[in-house]
Amino acid sequence: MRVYASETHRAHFPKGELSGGVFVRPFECPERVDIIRARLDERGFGDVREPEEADLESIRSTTDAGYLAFLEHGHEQWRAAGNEGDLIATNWPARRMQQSRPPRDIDGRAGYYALASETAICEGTWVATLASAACAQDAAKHVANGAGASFALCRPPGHHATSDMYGGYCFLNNAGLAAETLRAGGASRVAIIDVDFHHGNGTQDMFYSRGDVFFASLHGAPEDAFPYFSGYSDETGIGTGEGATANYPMPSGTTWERWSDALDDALTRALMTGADALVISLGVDAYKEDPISFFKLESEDFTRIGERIGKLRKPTVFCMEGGYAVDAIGVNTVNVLEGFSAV
Ligand code: Q9C
Ligand code: ZN
Repeated sequence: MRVYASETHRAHFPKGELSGGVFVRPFECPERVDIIRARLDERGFGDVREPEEADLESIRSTTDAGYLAFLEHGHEQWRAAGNEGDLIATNWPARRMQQSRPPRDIDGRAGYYALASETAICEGTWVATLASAACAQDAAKHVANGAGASFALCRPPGHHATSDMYGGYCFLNNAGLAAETLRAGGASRVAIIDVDFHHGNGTQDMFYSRGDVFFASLHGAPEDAFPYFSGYSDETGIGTGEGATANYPMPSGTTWERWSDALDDALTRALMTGADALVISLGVDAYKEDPISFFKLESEDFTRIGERIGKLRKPTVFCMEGGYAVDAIGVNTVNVLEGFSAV
């Protein structure tokens, strides 16, 4: 299976993440990619490529222009305004305030486009974000051109990003871009299955009113888990997208038995929608040792995830999302790919 990975991810590494009332070293750190790459190497995934330049036209067609300008220039404006550290949002358009007028001042603008404050923007965030998107786009092109599967080792991740919001460590929605690339490459229907521990709110939002892209997410219940304000089971899509979104919120302590029932249901529904191709939002933070999540999957369960996806026999693009138990992230991620390939 071909892998797309970019060295440019290293440019994105803010100094801190606001967590528990203090700044900690970000959970979403560059070593995540190093450890996955080392494991890929160890297990014989030798076809690793640097992506071409991102397809900006495709990005522009699914992303708000003001938001893109903010991603590209926000950090320099923040510095020009006299700030020394990374760009961090601290103000929001809360209930009953104006939701549709991005302020001019960068401090206000950041809050307008942020969905959470844990995610800081540093000087290299934009180039790394583009390179991450390029991995997803090239992996999807490879599959559209006839490959059975491809793995986009995206960093930063993407599934929390909407067309006009960043947060949860995400800036552009890589899986959504992959789905769009597959559609443009001839797939009439695509199914996105999000196995990351967190709800894929950004991906859901992108396709909520569309019937051509089915979206299913397995995640920690919103009452108890980030992103808190989406991912309930009654979120099923709207208009022509009604029924093309499926959410599987699950409680703390969830193990393979319950989790795999949800996966089977999601995969069955993906097949029923007539998907020609799959995109897997591959987070491995459902792992029992993950420091910020509360499911209890074992490393062997990740092999089983890959096997069950492989049984669908569909062209498949894997896009890396979360996973913060850094010691195990390589084994768990590659287990999915190996399970998939073994079917
Ligand atoms: N105290 C992804 O897995 N909340 N994003 C962190 C730490 C944000 C996760 C709380 C979690 C975002 C792609
Ligand atoms: Zn996650």
